[in-house]
Amino acid sequence: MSEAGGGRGSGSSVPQRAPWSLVAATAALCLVSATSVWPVGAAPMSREEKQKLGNQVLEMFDHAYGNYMEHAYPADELMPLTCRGRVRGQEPSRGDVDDALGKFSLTLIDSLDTLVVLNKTKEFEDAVRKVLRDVNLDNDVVVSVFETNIRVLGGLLGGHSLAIMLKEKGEYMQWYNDELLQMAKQLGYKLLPAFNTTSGLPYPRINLKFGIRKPEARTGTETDTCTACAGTLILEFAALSRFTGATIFEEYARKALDFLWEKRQRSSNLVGVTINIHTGDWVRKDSGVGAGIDSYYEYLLKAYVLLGDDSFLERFNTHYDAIMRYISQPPLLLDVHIHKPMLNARTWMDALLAFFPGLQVLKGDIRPAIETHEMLYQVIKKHNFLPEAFTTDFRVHWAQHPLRPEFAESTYFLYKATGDPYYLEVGKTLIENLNKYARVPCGFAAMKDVRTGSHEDRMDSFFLAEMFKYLYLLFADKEDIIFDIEDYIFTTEAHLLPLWLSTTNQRVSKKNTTSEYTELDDSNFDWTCPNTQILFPNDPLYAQSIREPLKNVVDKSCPRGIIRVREESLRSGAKPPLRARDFMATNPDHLEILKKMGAASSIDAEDGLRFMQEMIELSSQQQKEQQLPPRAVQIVSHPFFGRVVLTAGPAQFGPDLSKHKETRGFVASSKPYNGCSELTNPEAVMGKIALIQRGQCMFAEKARNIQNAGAIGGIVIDDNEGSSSDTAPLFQMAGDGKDTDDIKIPMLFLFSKEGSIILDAIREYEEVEVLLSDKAKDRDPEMENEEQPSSENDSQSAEQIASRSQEIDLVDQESPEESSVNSHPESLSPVDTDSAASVSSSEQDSNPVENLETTSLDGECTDLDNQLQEQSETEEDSNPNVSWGQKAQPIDSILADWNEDIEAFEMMDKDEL
Ligand code: DMJ
Repeated sequence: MSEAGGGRGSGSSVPQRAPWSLVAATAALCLVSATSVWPVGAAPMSREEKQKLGNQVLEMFDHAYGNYMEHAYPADELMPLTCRGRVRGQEPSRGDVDDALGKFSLTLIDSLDTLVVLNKTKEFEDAVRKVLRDVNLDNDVVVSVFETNIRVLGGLLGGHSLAIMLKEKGEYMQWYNDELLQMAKQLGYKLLPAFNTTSGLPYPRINLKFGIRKPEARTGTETDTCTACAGTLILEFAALSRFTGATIFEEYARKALDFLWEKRQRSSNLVGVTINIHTGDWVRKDSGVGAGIDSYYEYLLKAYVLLGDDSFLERFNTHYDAIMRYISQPPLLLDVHIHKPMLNARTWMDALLAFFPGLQVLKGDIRPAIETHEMLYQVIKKHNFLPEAFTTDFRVHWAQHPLRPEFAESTYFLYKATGDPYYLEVGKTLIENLNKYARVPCGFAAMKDVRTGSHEDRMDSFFLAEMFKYLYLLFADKEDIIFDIEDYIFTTEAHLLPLWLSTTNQRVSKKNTTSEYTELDDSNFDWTCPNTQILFPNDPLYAQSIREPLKNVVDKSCPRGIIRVREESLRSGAKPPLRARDFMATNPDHLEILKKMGAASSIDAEDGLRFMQEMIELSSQQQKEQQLPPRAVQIVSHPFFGRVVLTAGPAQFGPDLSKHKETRGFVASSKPYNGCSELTNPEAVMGKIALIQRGQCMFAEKARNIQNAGAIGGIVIDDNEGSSSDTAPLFQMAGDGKDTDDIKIPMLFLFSKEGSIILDAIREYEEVEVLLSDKAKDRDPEMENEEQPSSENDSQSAEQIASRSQEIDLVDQESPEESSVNSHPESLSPVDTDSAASVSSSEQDSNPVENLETTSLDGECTDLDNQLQEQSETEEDSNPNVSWGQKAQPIDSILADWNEDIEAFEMMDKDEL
């Protein structure tokens, strides 16, 4: 502890900036004047409009942060649907995601420097006091070293950096005496035992109280870690060393980076996704710029900017050259194998790679940044958010979206680099989509499925740490921020570290390894900021001219589309290699090619390997294509008006909701509730959507019984108390093995928690109308105007119902004997929640993939274009952008509406939640 406060950068006074920091500051943002004259292209945005959007961001932050503080703090995160805190151990485990939660008020710490950026200095002061008063870092809980570093250590250091800046200014934080830095140092020491490996790569997890490998630690047996996990420490650890003078942190982080550099695949200069922390062997040899690797590259370049150490730049440039050679296929970024870098390892991309255009701005390579960003924006326009993964032909691969900030980050940096107002319009769309689709009365909820618009009870801390910073900064002018943002660098979690650290406490010995760096083309170094020559072409329409050819890249894409055909094949005029999707066992030419694969040359062997991989992928994809995507049950009647969207399992029988449009009707419980015999209350369910309990007979039998009673649809509710789509895999209801063509009504399945929300609503309002559909539709503003809530209590109860997850007593419920809990004779099959085959049924039916020509090299799709056109028209029919009655609800009215919700919510008795 003695070093704390001893270094030049420690203490409460901000050192003068070193000359280097001026260069670094420029490099860190690669700025170009955003106020240049703009002749044509996207219209400039007025100052008033920018301010309005900035204010909207502030209001949204207040909604997210206010609800966290009111309903969740001191828990790590807010659960925005049930409006309570997520406390590890008290909720069903979500696996690795929970490793970010260390019972250290994660969201508060992650939000600290956002408060200052958003000009909420008073709130920052309060928040720092709360952290110092309430946060305990000595919990017996196993956490991720990576997440704890970027979110908690980074959060404390970002908070410290801005606390000393404010103190220096003389108005706020006058009492502050490096307390956050002391906490950061305490946490730093808690993380150090993780580095006790021969390689110097850290264990992926550590127990905050007991460290590693002791029996009570319950961790330390892992052998593998991800490259980003081991390679994303240097900014926080070096800052900690330089702030405090304790060099050990920077030394450990450097050693881990040195080891990763040593282990790079020497011929491709790429790194794999996971590595054995003891042997240094690559465990997963696929390589991209997204999940598992992303911030390793980011930290090499930013370490150069922050620490001024050329070796980091040389390493970054070596990797960057490899990325651009093998992974970048503009506008795509596709994973490859480190040993066979001409081989694609996947046919899909993950959402984390959306940070890469921002990093390319920092590198000074604007063109591919513009291209990839544009492609991502088009995917977003199609699904409202960037799905966790999407295929090369831009279909949803993993449908979740946990409100990730990477795309907003890249949008901000591209705006700074180009000054093109187009990027302001992009930011505006992001804001609108967040308010329209993710905002709930108690915060912002992650999307469980971007196709259905259903929510997950989750608001990750990075949403506050990153999203609001980048969105606010996008619309802010210099005078809107109380300090000079260009004096700081953003960590991967968007925490701010001052650039003056580059000249402070430089006592760590640097490895002198310049000779080992690959000889690179000089152009790699030309691109490095600040090279205004290449970075800022004297054409204000530069960005637009790059986007133009990509205008319809997503809509016009060809299924299984843009995949590399190697340059050498093209040059030699050789036929493109046989792809698995084209293979026909009856084609003698194909059989001949197959025979040759692996025999003649390394190129043929490579083709053979790829062919095998594609065959495996294709067959698993085809299997998954038999599965149906999840569906949505949306409560549309007063006072819900479509705000509550429940994830539902589809049925393999009855009409296809995506084709036959939605079914809308009031709900009624059937008698008997299990629906296993002729209904005794046909008058009650006639013309309505019947609610039936799962169990005791086949799903198809239930469907027939309610259909015979005149129901227009059915919702089967799980009888396993407490089950929820948050914790159990969704499934589709299979038929009974017989012909089910006689079933003409749609049927959906809800787990118990989701079902109880409808049952609660019936108890409260009697008349409850729902919409059964393939994805949520916008709320109907007309309906809201017509049917005002009869009392304030109504909207209060609605929010309570939407928010709570308690068990319910069903009106008219049968005796427990009648509904045997575990008697499930129905047949089930999993719902396709995470596959490339998560296509709408119209896609499945026409199955364009198998019958069509693949992409020609110039990108023409011939007859495929027409089919895609039809497909996108079908999709538009059910696109959530198309609201009921074709009316868009103005954002102000949504905001006003939510404000009412917040007020109602605030009045609620906490105990009822
Ligand atoms: C953040 O926690 C960090 O940006 C990290 O590097 C990866 N992405 C998440 C948010 O998506």
